[in-house]
Amino acid sequence: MPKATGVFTGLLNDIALAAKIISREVNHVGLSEMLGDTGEENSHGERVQKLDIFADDVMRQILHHTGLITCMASEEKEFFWPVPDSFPSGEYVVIYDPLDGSSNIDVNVSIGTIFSIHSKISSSERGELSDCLQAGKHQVAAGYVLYGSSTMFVYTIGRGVHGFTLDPSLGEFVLSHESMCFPDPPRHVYSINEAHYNSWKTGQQLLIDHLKDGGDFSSRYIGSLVADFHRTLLQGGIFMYPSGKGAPEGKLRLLYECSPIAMLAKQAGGRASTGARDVLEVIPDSLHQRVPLYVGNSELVDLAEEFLAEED
Ligand code: P6P
Repeated sequence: MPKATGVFTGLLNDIALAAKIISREVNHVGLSEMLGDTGEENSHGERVQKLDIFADDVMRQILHHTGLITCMASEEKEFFWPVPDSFPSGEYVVIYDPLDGSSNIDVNVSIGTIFSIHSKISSSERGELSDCLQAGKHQVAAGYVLYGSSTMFVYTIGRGVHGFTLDPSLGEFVLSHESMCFPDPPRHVYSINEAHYNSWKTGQQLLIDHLKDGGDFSSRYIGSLVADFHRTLLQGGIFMYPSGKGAPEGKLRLLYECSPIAMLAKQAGGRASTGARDVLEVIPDSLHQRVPLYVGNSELVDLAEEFLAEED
């Protein structure tokens, strides 16, 4: 049975503990005070859900005193933060989206936590912004937690992708999906929000027209990145969040959405592109930088790049 070896064991176990705590809250949100939003907006102008704050607090509080972390960054916080002086500083950087897709909470649609782990590269004791702004190819680990019909923990440390399912009767994640790979040949499924069709570049429109003309594609779109990616990983296909008018770099954030998803995709035998280049090669210039995302079976990501290149 594959398991995190050596240094990552403690860190991944801590993230798994945070996932269990968040899962418990997600699974009875309708019966608690956690439903709805806080009435505030985050730095991206998005309404903050109560559960966003809870999940963000849990991730920080579980991790920052472990002595494994030098600094952290979150979708919910405008700036990165070094581990407090009261705690020992460690060798790893954890960047995360505590609850991606949180607008789906109130309608009981699957949501997720996404995390990216880098090694510290700066010389300062408690981490610097440069420790966060590393290309995805330098990640040492990446993964997500899917709060769906069951809670799953899916991660890679560069030795394949492995999925664990939470057994509530044990309170433990149990290996259920060993060595996850995109099926080949893939199911012909494309996943995109077609409401934005008129805002896309011509090449993107022609790509979707082509997939429809083929007559053998289905369209599936949940509107929650972790759920849409998880389905794509298990069944095959391609997930796309392209750029468009009003969103020149797309909507999804590089550091805590696209880069970890891209590492998982590569480890599962597929790939992730911005439409022009491999996501893992993009060198971030800011914490909340956005990039377009095309991820799934390599042949379908290649096809997307061909259509987008024709236009250029
Ligand atoms: P749209 C959720 O808000 C999210 O960040 C991702 O989880 C999801 O893939 C995307 O936005 C959905 O965006 O524009 O289709 O609602």
